[in-house]
Amino acid sequence: MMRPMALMGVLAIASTPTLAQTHAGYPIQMTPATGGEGTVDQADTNAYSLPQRNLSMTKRLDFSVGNSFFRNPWVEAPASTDARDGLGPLFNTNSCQGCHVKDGRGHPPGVDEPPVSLFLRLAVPADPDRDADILRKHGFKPAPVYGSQLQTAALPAAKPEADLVIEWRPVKKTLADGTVVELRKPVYRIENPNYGPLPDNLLVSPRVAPQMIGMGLLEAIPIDDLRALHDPDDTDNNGISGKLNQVWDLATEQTLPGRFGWKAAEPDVHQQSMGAFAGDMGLTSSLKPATDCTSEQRCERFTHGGEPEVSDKVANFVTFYARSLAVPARRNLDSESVQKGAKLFNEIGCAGCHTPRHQTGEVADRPDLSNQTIWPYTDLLLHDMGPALADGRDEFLANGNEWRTPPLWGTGLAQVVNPQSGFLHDGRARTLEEAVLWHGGEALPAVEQYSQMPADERSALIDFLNSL
Ligand code: HEC
Ligand code: HEC
Ligand SMILES: [Ca+2]
Ligand SMILES: [Ca+2]
Ligand SMILES: [Ca+2]
Repeated sequence: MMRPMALMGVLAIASTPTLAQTHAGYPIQMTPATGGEGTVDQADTNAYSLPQRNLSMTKRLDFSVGNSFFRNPWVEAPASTDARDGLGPLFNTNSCQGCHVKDGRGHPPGVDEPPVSLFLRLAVPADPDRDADILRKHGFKPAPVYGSQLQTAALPAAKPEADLVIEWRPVKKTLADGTVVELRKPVYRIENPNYGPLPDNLLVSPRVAPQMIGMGLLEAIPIDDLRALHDPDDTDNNGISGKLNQVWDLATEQTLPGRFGWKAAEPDVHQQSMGAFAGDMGLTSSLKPATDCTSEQRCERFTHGGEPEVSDKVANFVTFYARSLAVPARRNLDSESVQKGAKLFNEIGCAGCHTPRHQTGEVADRPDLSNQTIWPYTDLLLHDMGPALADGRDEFLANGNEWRTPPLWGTGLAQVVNPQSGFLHDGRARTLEEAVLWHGGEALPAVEQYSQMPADERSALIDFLNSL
């Protein structure tokens, strides 16, 4: 296979042991190979869409089959293309790619646009005793009639659940040197509910589609390494109390650690992907034989036979694809400002949650994912992020203030891949600086230090984030 010279450079650096360097107790990344040997060297609009560079030739075929089911729209059943039918009747959009734009993030809708890549998860308050079984298996109590998620689209013969309207309120932040940054906070309104009134005690949690890169590598971080970071009572006294979520695993019917989603409510990429087929697209699979359509919404008339709408074969191709998207290489490692920003990131405590480095374990049949040194900048743990980001809706062990630390690798390319990309769980942050300034709760000391920094140090930190 032809390989541009620059890729060879990444390979050479990845396989040469680099001198370990730390600063303020956390490692400093000296190699551009953020995703280990699978790292790719493309930094354009396709930067998130490439297979792991070290993926074998035969597996690249599986990747492209998975890609076609991820990218192409699913349609109403029965259809001549019966490999991709069964959409709906309730859904948010008709393809994975419709939300994970170019395998990247989604964004909140623009003015007068319907929301596509942002949706609301729903719940009502639960009683820990009476609802114990529901809580164990769902992590929350779904809303009556409307279920676990608000589907804002439907097949022509059905009705969407409702319209979602977002209003933006300006919020001003003044930094120590007098610089004023204007943030925006979303307010959600659900209008025109089509299946009866919404419950008064409805809890909503907005979620925007995250980037898809490096999922297989994150899945390959040994759970004991995450357990070692888990510190819910902050016994090491660094002000940070990461918590590992514990969630329901459908395949083995037991409670396991959670890693994926904004509240780490899914144990692995496969269950997350089958959850997306069911909740976001109205497609059943053998792991998720029911969609979010409740009995009151009467969706039986849209089912054609008892077979899963997504066959096991297609399900496995899509999961393979979702696990195999490569992480792009670091850029501008030689820049003085980037190097300064990397040190500041460690000094002011960003690295306390955004854990720079991990080592993957052994993954059966996936040498490309095994035993890699990776730089994802996440601990995959839950943290209290304060009231401004809170959704007030629990999900398994995650309470209404808590979110999982998102990986920061590749984040500097988010708006190259999709210029409309937003940051944070609801896409409210239009820039990386806005994302930083929204941090509260356990991250407050870090943000306060950011706000005190002179302009050149602030831009060094942002240059560092942009180099990821
Ligand atoms: C309607 C929009 C939408 C569609 C369609 C969609 N996703 Fe997602 N995806 C999301 C959102 C939102 C999240 C975060 C979910 C959460 O926090 O619970 C997510 C999360 C994920 C994650 C975990 C990412 C992480 O960082 O933890 C994976 C993997 C994923 N989706 C795969 C898929 C696949 C595969 C499909 C198609 C079968 C798909 N998604 C379709 C919106 C979407
Ligand atoms: C206490 C843990 C913690 C600390 C400390 C922390 N973060 Fe975060 N960070 C998070 C969590 C959790 C989120 C997701 C919050 C949300 O989506 O509402 C996040 C989100 C982000 C995002 C947006 C990522 C995305 O995918 O949208 C950026 C950028 C970021 N952090 C950078 C920083 C920087 C820079 C610092 C230091 C000033 C920092 N963080 C300190 C936990 C932390
Ligand atoms: Ca269906
Ligand atoms: Ca619903
Ligand atoms: Ca701690």
